[in-house]
Amino acid sequence: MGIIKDRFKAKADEANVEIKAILKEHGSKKIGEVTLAQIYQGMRGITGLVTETSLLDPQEGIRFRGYTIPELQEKLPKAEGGSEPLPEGLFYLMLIGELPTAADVNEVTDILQRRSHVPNHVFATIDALPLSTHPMTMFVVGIMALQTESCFSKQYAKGMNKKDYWSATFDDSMDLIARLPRIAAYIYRRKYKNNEHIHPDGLLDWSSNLAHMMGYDDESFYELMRLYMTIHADHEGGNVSAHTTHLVGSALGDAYQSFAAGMNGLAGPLHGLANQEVIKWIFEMRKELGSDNPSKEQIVDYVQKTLSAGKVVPGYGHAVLRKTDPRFTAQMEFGKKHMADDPLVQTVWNIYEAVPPILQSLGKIKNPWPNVDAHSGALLVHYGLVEYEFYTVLFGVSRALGVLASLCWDRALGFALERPKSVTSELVKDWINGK
Ligand code: AMX
Repeated sequence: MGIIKDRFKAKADEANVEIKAILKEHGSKKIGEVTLAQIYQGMRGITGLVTETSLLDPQEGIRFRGYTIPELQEKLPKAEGGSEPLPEGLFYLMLIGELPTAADVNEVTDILQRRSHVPNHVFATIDALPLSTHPMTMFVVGIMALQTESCFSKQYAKGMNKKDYWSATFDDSMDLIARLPRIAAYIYRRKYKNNEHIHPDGLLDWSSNLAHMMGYDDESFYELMRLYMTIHADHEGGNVSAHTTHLVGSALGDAYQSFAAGMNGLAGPLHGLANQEVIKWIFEMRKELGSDNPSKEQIVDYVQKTLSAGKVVPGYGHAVLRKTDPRFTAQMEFGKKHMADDPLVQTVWNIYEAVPPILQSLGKIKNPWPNVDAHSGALLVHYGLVEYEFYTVLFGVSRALGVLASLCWDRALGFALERPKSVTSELVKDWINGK
């Protein structure tokens, strides 16, 4: 781990010098204005955070350190015989800011293998929950049980120097990322596969080891996991899971506490839980229509019904994006390559044709196009992973790569406690009345 950690430190030292100089010379530069509507409506469009790992363009979608998803698919190292990027490479890119070589990616894989041991009390803690518990709750409880292992918390209690925060956060982040596949797979096998567990395979990469421990040993499923873990990893800093992780970390919560908080955010249906909601919604539609292959007209009627019931169409819309999410497109391409005849995948594509004009016609929805969650479940179902309540856990394992790389940067750049100002509506009325 030494080499990557040293490289990170060198990059962070450079960035610190640069940011200090920028702030000294331009610290008072105005970068925007805030309207009343924005503070009442979820702070959309207010630039208020620095996140180094990725940047979201409303038209183009996500870029990780400047690279789009198709560019990553081309440039990041692949597994032998595979054509999807290894997410270990994306993690390296987000952390170091440069494309990794194949050797760099191997080193990340090795580090994650070496640090993947999960202590028994974590499994015992998960086992204490009723089997009916939602997998995301089990996941968060498992992460919190693992917090006993935090280097940051132990060193802070001993009186750590501020200058060393980054190092303990780096170690915790690596450990946590290494251990998440085991925890996720444990939850899956406990809840859905009769509590029969599968040992990790020390020769596999991070994503295929997760697939293997869940019981999916198929080269094309491994490829799906590599793609899935890459595209869900990061979506700049303001989304609920990234922002929450950053916020909790700003109070010097360790990586376990910060990430668990972020995962509670991901578990909301307007954010990461949307991936389970999409498949649930499609399964309900199929059941109601008595058909596994609903026509476009039937889909249109079902969408209208969903909207009339005062519900959202899951998988559509976005707070920042204004075009089809390139993460949706990447999954559609995967579907065309590996399972073009699958009726569920075809239904997802028919929904893609049917939904946007309907949402657009309502006039109030800023983005009628699909997001990442509109497609992911159908690909998983194709391989037999039908237990949709588990899907957000997979999203969460991937999201660790981005938010924990960011947390390392937060501590390395010495970012401050986050504490924006809030006001009451009484004060707002006073402002309006010029008091
Ligand atoms: N179906 C129905 N109504 C929708 C809608 C959808 N898919 N998307 C937005 N709307 C509605 C909003 O609820 C809001 O209605 P209101 O004025 O009556 O409250 C109105 O359109 C305006 O919303 P917006 O400005 O376009 O979106 P937003 O920034 O407030 O919300 C999001 C964004 C994602 C929460 C919203 O589009 C939504 O609820 N989508 C469905 C859930 C979903 O797919 N979430 C996953 C997002 C990606 C992710 O984080 N994983």
